[in-house]
Amino acid sequence: MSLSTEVQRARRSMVIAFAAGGLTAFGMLAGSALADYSISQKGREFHPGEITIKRGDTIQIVNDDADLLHHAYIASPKFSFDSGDQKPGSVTPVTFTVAGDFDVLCAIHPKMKLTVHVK
Ligand SMILES: [Cu+2]
Repeated sequence: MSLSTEVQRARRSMVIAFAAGGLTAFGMLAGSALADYSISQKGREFHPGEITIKRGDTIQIVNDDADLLHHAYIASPKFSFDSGDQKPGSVTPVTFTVAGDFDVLCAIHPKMKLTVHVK
């Protein structure tokens, strides 16, 4: 095998490695781009506490409280949602497919409230 073949082979495997790395980065970007808005639950409060979005938009609810469970839900005749228990660090996406005003509440902390206006 000639030296130039060796070099070409090494180059080719580097290109493949770069391409794979690029795809992984793209996949992560695509994953985070699925949500149009991000809502924090830090300090047992939704931040922001009110948001206006378009129908079809996705918000992600992030439990960034270090050691608390949250449990977001919507109980509306038009649209319902239940996150189940949200562990610290978890991210829960919700896509609003229906126009209207919705209260997102927390089953664990009754004072937590997020109002979502869907146009
Ligand atoms: Cu909570």
